[in-house]
Amino acid sequence: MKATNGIIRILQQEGTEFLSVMPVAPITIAASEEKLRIVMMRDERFAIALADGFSRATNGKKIGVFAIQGGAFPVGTIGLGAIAQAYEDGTPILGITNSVTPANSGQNRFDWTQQCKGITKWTAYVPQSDRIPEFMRRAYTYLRTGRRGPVLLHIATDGLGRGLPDYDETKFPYEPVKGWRHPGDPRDVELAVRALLSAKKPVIYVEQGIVYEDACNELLEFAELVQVPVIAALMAKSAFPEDHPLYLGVRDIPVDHFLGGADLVFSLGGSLAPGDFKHYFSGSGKVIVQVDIDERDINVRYKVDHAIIGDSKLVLQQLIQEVRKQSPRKRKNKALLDAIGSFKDKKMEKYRKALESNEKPINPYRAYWDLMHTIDRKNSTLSHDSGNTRDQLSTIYEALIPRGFIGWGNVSSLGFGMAAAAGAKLAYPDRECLHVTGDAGIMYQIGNYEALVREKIAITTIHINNSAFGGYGPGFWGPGHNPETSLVTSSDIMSTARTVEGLGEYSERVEEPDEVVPAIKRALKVNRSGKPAFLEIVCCQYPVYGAWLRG
Ligand SMILES: Cc1ncc(C[n+]2csc(CCOP(=O)(O)OP(=O)(O)O)c2C)c(N)n1
Ligand SMILES: [Mg+2]
Repeated sequence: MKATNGIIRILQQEGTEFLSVMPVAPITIAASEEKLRIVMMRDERFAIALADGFSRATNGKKIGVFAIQGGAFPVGTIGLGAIAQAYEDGTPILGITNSVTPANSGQNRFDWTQQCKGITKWTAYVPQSDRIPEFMRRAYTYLRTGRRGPVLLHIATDGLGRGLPDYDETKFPYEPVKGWRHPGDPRDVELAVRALLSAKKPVIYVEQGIVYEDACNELLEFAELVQVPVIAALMAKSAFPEDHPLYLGVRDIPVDHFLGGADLVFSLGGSLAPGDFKHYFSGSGKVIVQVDIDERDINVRYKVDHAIIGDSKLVLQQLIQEVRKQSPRKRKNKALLDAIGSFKDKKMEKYRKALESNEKPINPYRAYWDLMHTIDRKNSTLSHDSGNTRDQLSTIYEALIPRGFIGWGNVSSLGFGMAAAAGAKLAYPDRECLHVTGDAGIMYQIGNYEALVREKIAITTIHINNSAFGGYGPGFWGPGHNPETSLVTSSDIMSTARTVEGLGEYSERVEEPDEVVPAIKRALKVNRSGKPAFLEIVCCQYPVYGAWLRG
């Protein structure tokens, strides 16, 4: 068979459900021939981001695969930001593109294979048909083992998949790869537990490895066993049930208090590396314990007192056993739970007026509060966008199931929330999948609403139209600076609901606070009929949210 058909057959053996593209790639003809679904987005960045959203929503249990045009016509480069985002955020996605054929190699200034090395876990050039199983086997090994990240294969064909001789699947058969995990060193586990049990004011700080390593149940058991409060990083939001009495949130008063004052930070499933949307707590006076799968994450920002290198799920199982060994009785701490409760109350008091506001334009917090109480949080996935939607939702939204909320971003690319929701919907067709976006995010997404309609990706979009890049107003860049670039065309003049309606999507514009809930219900009904829905909510600017510690 043709080499490209061989690749598609291997993707199918690996459980690939669709190929995300814009519009063609060397393997798309083969995908049609082999009956693999093709989802065509309207730009390469969203083709890659959709695969990313799919992998995130499933925590890599299903791997998103994209295909873009490369070689001597490397137009897929326009999507490289999406690969960089997947690399920084640690999403396992597989990209298949073409490099130049050996006959044409070394003649162009831009070496696409070389350029992608810095933004992928692995980039490789597949030089011959017989080696296709080897490269695919290695790709899935890296996608399913260790710290996750994007893998990009450049096959030695032209843009139409020509140039490689036929592939013989009987002679060079393929077997799917399971991926491998390892526990921590038992001595490290023992020392970490000893440190935790002797701390006076410990906190557990959770990052995204917990969800990728399927360790949410173990996290819950561990936190309850040791009665230590839990903070989630933005990308780990929803890893821990957010209505739990031990949960402190992502940001704001309870986090400031407990993280700021902690004598031990028990970090699970992450690097503790800096980011604009992360806490930098002061390390002084704090014992740092770090559980992570990648040794390159250890001793980075903080000198680590106790590290355990291993898979979060396996390490948490070890930790639970070790705690039981060192401290047989379950430690209840009512005073701590009361203190957490009162700090949470204080936080919600700050937002109460906004959450229940009847003002026009609508307060965005009112929209989020109504949204939170209308969707089925036991069977939904919500994502945000860059800007206030991230900052406000990560302050007050309470998710109840793992990946009930997809928080993202250090390479925080405007617009990605739509791909997160669409990826979640493709992975879980029976789930309510929604995203909230702002005035900047929507304009990055806009053409891709056509793809939602055509592909029947039945998500709900909520556009918080506050007529501005609300977080970028006067003063944002420091004293004396008054950026003219924060205001965009006002909602008096521009309506995104009308624009999206013109693309063929069900849409509504909401201006009355009391219309938010009925409009969300109508949108979800449209989704149940298999179609996407769009709500433009005319809002005020309200750049108020919890802080990130900068200790
Ligand atoms: C691709 C990209 N460019 C720039 C930024 C920086 N950025 C973050 S938020 C923002 C403005 C967001 O404004 P809007 O979408 O209206 O949201 P609001 O804060 O008003 O709710 C910008 C420019 C980014 N995150 N991603
Ligand atoms: Mg805005």
